[in-house]
Amino acid sequence: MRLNEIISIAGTAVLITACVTEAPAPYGALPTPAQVEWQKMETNMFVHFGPNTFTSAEWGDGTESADIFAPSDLDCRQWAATAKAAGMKGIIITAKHHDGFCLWPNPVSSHTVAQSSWKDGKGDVLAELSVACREYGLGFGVYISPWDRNDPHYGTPEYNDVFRVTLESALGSYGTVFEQWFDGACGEGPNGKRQVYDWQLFNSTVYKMQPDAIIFSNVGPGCRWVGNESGSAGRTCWGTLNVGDITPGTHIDCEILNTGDMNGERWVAAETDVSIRPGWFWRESENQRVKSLQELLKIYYESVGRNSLLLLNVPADKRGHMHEIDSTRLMEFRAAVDEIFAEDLAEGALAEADNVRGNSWRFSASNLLDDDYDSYWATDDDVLTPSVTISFDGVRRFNRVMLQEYIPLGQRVSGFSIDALGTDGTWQEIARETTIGYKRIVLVPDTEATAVRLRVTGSLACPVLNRLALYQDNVYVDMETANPAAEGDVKPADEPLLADLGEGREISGFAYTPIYKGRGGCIVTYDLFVSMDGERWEKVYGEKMFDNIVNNPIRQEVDFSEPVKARYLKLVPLRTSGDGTYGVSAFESR
Ligand code: FUL
Repeated sequence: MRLNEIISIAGTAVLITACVTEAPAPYGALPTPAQVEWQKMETNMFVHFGPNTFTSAEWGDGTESADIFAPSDLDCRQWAATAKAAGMKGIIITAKHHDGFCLWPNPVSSHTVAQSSWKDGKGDVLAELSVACREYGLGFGVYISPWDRNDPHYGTPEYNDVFRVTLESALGSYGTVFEQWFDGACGEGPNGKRQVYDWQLFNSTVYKMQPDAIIFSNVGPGCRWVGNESGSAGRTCWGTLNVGDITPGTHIDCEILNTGDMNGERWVAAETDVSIRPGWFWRESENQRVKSLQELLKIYYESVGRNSLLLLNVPADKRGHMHEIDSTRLMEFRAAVDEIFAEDLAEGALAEADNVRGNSWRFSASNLLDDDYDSYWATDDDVLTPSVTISFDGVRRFNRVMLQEYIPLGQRVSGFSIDALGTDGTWQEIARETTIGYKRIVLVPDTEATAVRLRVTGSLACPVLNRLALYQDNVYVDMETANPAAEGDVKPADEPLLADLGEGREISGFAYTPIYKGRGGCIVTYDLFVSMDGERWEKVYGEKMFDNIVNNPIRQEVDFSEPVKARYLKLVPLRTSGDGTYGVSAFESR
């Protein structure tokens, strides 16, 4: 006997209808269960730590002595305690940055903690951190840069195998690794050659060692780069992307990474990596430049609130601690987020939709108001633009609307509006947006309403939404001014930048702040000259690079190895980013 026959004997017609309504079929590219769990982590901590922590470089060149790595009091439990208290769900450590130095004793490298005098060569940061993460219930993840400026094999076919063993060693010795972070940078190695990476080998090695790991690269396969290092996912942000045969590290339009592709062929949700400081590594000179609470909240809204995971970098300092300025700011951030999202103001409302799938209670609008992740409101297959209204008993005041799609069935909604029913009895549109995805937090004006209506204005298949919540944020105030633009004068073209100090002075270095417009306008490489009379010039640097400036266009400070006496400085741009439309910005001497 079939199920509906049994029911028709035992029950009413209403029951029969309820039991035979099928859940919506999945639509388009889907996340794996591991990708869904990853996205539910929402905020994770990145920790940049290594030789650069001790040299103040952003990109070490691989010639640093292993002894430079000498944390005076490494305390990974302090990192984990800080991350946990900040509400983070996992920590990703730079196990090997571009300088090639390994924070664990990698058997195929001679540039690791084992070669340093730190802890007599017996130290192992990955061991300490993985244990601390387990103790605090946090996921443990690793950043391992394929670009290696130290390994002598780099730039030869043998390097791919060296890197395979590197992966096996880092991923096979420290328990579960939730995320493998592949940096796309591919520069020259010690022999001046670039490497042709064997991504097929690298990815299969990761999966062999850690079958559920999420592999990050600019194009996945687990999750994708969001296209900038400033902490902002697209206002339209699809979890799907058309990757085609693009391999990690190959250039792909940052705008597309930022927004994803509607109907993209693969599920590769965006991860927003951004540093709490201007640079990725700790340096004393940036202690006073830790991002403000307002900046962190803006980042939160533009990452977690836009269908992306936030990977917030908090670099460890020379002691091997999270610095107190950073951890204090993190606690302020968490307290603010907790306060904003403490009370769902939609609670207790009455939810009514103009269409409910099969009229079944299983898919009713009230599912939007509970916090059971797996219960959702869905419509009939042919209803793509439904609306749902939640009514209050009285007036509610709010300025944030949180929505979630049930992504195990795919991302569907491509347009929606939110209306509020004011105390004067009229409906007013308060937001008009595009995508929702795993989570969308819409910043709406301070609103007083007796009812709120969500109108889906476009959907690729019947909408499947599992949450609608309202919040009042009294902390985050100034959206537009939270991230002040970089200072600096703008020059119209890539002409030399000239500074006249008025008299001969002892100069120990200079700072350069780029102007940044769509990855254009940054000086990437330069020559630097000094002069006493403006006629005879002495070259201080030739073909020097501002490291990572295109991805992270912040003020860069360059310290001379020894002070020079000069009245004039001349910075000659050799290579600039973009198409030259924006020129370059001025620099300061120190
Ligand atoms: C970039 C690197 O080049 C930076 O140094 C940093 O590690 C950032 C997270 O990724 O591609």
